[in-house]
Amino acid sequence: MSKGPIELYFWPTPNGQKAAIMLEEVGLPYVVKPVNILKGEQFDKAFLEVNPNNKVPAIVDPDGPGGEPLSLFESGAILTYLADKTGLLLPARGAERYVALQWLFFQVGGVGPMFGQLGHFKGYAPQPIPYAIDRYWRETLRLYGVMNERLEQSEYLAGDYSIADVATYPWVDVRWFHEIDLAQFPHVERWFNQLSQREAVMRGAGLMKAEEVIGNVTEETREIYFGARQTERR
Ligand SMILES: N[C@@H](CCC(=O)N[C@@H](CS)C(=O)NCC(=O)O)C(=O)O
Repeated sequence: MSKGPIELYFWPTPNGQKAAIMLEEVGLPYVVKPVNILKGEQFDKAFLEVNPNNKVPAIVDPDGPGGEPLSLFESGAILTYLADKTGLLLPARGAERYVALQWLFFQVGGVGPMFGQLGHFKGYAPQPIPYAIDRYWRETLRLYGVMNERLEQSEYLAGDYSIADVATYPWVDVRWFHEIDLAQFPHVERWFNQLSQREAVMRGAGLMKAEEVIGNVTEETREIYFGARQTERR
């Protein structure tokens, strides 16, 4: 008997979109629980019980392992869990599983944080700091170069379509904010266009799109994202 849909704690940002795309890809029923991070809802007590790290995405699966509820944060863990639960987008064993996890960790530990820092210094910092912009710009170009080489040899990051592609797509989708010209990375461009045609990717990346705000930071949001709230909430 169904124990109810998975709860997706979500706001339309690249990290949130990874979980939405994955839920669409695997076809499990889910309900969206919006967490308006522009307004500071990531610090609400009820949400901190789901994600003590005060970030989206997070999920609660009422029918987790052993039939018990499972609450999870960190997009990489969420994608791995949903893949294992459904047997989709991550090989169950063998070298292919570790290659897919390798490219997933490349996204979670490299692409997300480095593109994120570039976005921060380009579009959120109160004043331009050329060293910081240059540092993360180069690192972003380097990571695009690594992906481009890989996608020249391989249709998808891990060979077959996998959670590594799901995790990486939303960060390439915001390339305009990082001022990346995909024409310089034609294999990434080919891969991106291919993924953009998937119905599940369109639905996940389009979820609550009208609410999406990237850059254009107000003083209120800057304080919520980077100010004292982040350290004084406990
Ligand atoms: N490592 C985390 C990163 C999540 C993350 O940075 N989420 C951002 C939006 S893209 C957020 O919720 N920020 C709100 C805050 O930091 O208060 C993951 O992969 O899930």
